[in-house]
Amino acid sequence: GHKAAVLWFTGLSGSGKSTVAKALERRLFEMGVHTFFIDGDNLRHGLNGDLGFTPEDRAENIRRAAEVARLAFEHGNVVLASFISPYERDREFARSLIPSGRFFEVYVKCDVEVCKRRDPKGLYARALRGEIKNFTGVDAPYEEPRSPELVVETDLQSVDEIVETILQELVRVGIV
Ligand code: GGZ
Repeated sequence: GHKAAVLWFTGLSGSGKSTVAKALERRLFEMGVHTFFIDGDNLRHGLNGDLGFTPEDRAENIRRAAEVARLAFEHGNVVLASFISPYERDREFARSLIPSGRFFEVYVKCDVEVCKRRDPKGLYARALRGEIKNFTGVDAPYEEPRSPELVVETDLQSVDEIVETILQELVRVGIV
């Protein structure tokens, strides 16, 4: 069996949060672990479709996401939640809903210049041209996590290496 947990992936747009979380979910699934994946992309289409990217809207986005994560956690899942979540206060709110020892803040670290170069959706280019306002890393802040449970660096390590690192940590602390 396994224990329920919340893995909260935070980092810049294009840092690889959701890529890492989805790859980890595949490995956990193979191990028979019940998982639940949410990210900004899927929540902002439906439940959070009324929200934009002002600090207030991001706070509400993370509040709802954290409540959804809690529900899935209470149903016994290993929750993979992937949101830029640039404000420390909002991440601490998410943490506050989950018992200590079961919440893992995973800082998906990547140099902003590398994110800009990757720019898979062309959003940085649009933000730099001023076509999108309040874009994280361009004209909106990202507050670096000060004491995340895990830091992974997608500009230095492969997705496979990162997945194995996180998995080892989950084994070490007795989640899986
Ligand atoms: C940041 C934005 C913005 C602005 C649209 N700032 O790389 P993506 O495209 O697929 O993921 C980003 C996603 C961020 O949603 P989150 O819910 O994770 O954000 S937060 O936690 O800050 O509430 C990006 C896209 O939405 N996107 N406009 N202005 N990212």
